[in-house]
Amino acid sequence: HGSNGSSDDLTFPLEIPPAKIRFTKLFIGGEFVDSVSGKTFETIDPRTGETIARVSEGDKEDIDLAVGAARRAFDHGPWPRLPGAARAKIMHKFADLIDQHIEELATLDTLNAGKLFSWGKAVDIPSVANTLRYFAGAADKIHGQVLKMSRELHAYTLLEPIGVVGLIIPWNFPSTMFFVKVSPALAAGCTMVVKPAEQTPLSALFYAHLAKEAGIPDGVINVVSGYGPTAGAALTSHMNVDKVSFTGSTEVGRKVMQAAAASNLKTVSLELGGKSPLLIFDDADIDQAADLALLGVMHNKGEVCVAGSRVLVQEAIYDEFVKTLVEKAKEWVVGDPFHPNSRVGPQVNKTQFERVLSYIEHGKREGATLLTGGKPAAETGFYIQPTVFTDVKEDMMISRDEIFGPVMALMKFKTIEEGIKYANNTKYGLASGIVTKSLDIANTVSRSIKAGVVWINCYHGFDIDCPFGGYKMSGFGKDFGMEALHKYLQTKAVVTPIYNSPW
Ligand code: TXE
Repeated sequence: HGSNGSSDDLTFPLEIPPAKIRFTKLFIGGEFVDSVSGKTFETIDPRTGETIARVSEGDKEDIDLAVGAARRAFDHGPWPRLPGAARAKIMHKFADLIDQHIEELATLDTLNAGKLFSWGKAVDIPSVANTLRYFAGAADKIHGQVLKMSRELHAYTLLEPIGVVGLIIPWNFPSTMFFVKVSPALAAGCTMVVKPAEQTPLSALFYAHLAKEAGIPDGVINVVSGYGPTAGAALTSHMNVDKVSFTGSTEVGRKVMQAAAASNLKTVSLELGGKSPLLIFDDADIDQAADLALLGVMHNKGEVCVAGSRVLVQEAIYDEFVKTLVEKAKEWVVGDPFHPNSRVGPQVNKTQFERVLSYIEHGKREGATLLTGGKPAAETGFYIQPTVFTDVKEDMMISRDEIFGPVMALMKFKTIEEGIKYANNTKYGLASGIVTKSLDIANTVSRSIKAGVVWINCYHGFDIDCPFGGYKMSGFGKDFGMEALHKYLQTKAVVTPIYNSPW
């Protein structure tokens, strides 16, 4: 293959596994329906920019219908009233159905988001089934506490489902993010309206179909595809929605909170952007450090909220690290995401493609040195070469803004204290990484970094059991882990008097 990822032989659209796009309508009250307006919007294949389907465009009226269906299912339907074990059984069936459609689902996310097919098949789709199973395991273990109170009082707490929840999903992990939100909400006994990103509605609509097949009652999961400022905004300002869980940009996260405040004060949890640092110390294994640095920012073509987009290297190994990094960057082959050899697929759409390229231009103008990459990687489609900038200064835009593409900003630091200071010099606090052999450095630095996760000698180390969510302007409220379940529950205290207690 050509160097620097510009492997033109791989970027031709390949023959893809048969993918009939079966579901393109809104899913409301257990039925696939047209939008009230009858409008549809196009969804594209980022490998070519061509339209692959037209999908119903939901707006305020459709959100109203979906929230109505979810409200009825919550207030009168069986789902919140079922024993936890019965909900779990249906969730397990749902997970099994996903396992039976792994290829088809992975195909939809590759076609719609340019994600690597091999990765979707081996990791993303199997793991969403396991996310459902993980929370299914919690569905029959939701219980409060018994409290011995002062005076002659006794209390117990009930954990009740919060009600109708609005789940707003981004396009970079259409399947993962769908289930990270839907699974704990289901286990808690909530009913929901899901708004997938307008760029990637296809797998979400397929999941709606599988939910029905699994026996999830009508109205429990509704999926309304549509745009953010219309359908998304209607959901966040709806008076009959009790909670919104949002993953997306920090700008829109702010709007979500404003809409919640201006409507019914629904609770909100936000998983937003990041500009995560990877700190590489003098004692690091340089090969390992370079591999981790590339994995951190090139994985999923940099369209990852936790991307390690700022790589901070201690000065004694800086030059050698850079040499190794440039060599290894060639291993990140750009190509058709259906091709098994490709490691970097196309950006999700033209807007993101142009946005990333404009950041690259900015980096050059601001005086950073372009070490490798920096250009589109193919004639057609939204492919960008893996890009590395050195001589990046703290106040440059490419070191402050989330670029959300395969672009690394490299900086040098002298002391551990300086490394920590650089790492924390960001409004974000989603993730971070450390590469060192010293336990002392690892311990000190992990306590000093203001971020929701610290990966030591690894990156992108995720597991559904491990809480995940941001500090600072990366948002609040954990997805993953048992903490996620509690976002969809509320606590009620029931207090009774006890007379003449002997204790
Ligand atoms: O995000 P939006 P965009 C970051 C990343 C990216 C940038 C812009 O830096 O380059 O955001 O991407 C819905 N009310 N992330 O513009 O708009 C929208 O329809 C309610 C990081 O695509 O935030 C979609 O479903 N909802 C991020 C979702 O919000 C609204 C993942 C996310 O889209 C809305 C995505 C509104 N007013 C982008 N406006 C991550 N944390 O991983 C939009 N939406």
